[in-house]
Amino acid sequence: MNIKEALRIYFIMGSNNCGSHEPLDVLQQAIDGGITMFQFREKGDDALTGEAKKQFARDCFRLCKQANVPFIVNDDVDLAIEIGADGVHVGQDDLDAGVVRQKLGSDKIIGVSSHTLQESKAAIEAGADYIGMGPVYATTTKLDTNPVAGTKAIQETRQHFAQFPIVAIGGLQADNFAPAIEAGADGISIISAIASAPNPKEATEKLASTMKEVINDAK
Ligand code: TZP
Ligand code: IFP
Ligand code: MG
Repeated sequence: MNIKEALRIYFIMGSNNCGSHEPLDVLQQAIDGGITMFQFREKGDDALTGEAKKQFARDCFRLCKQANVPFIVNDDVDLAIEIGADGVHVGQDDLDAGVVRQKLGSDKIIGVSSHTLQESKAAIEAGADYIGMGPVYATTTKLDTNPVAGTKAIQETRQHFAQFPIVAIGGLQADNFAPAIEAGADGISIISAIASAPNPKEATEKLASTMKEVINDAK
């Protein structure tokens, strides 16, 4: 798998991001609309725990596998190992990427959240396969985010690491993500613009078609 291509339209979801929609239906629609990677992020208010979380993770993984969409677990390394997920995403306050690498082995994907060039350097040295940078814009989906960062840290990281896989996150929508790609991100990571959309499949198709245009323009 090519990680930079997998980062193009990287959908993140938990059951509490889906409003009145059935979460597995939202995920299937996102897959049908063209997502290129998925992160299982079951946390926050009303999140599932224990066996219910595990079963929901397995159900999401099954839909992803059927469509060859890489399946990444947020934070929960033990769950990722137990179900055989393709990788894990960790934040700055979670397990260190080096520790995650020891637990997962060399053939799994490890993503790390970064907000600055310095955090990017540390994550890359610790063995991350990609970094998630943001929040580019304000978001209400995650309440404890770092301050809005715009695209400057993405640009700085890209200047130092010409080829390293970077995905932008935070408040991204079809009509505002172009600056993040122009700054050097390989793709966009999205929660609400898909999970809260009236029609998640159409929303994903719009993101994917806009991405093709933006990438062509950036060349
Ligand atoms: N980390 C930084 S911003 C964010 C996370 C998990 C939330 C992104 O959600 P949305 O709805 O795409 O702004
Ligand atoms: N970035 C990413 C990703 N995922 C997260 N959960 C996060 C920041 C807080 F897009 F995957 F890189
Ligand atoms: Mg985390």
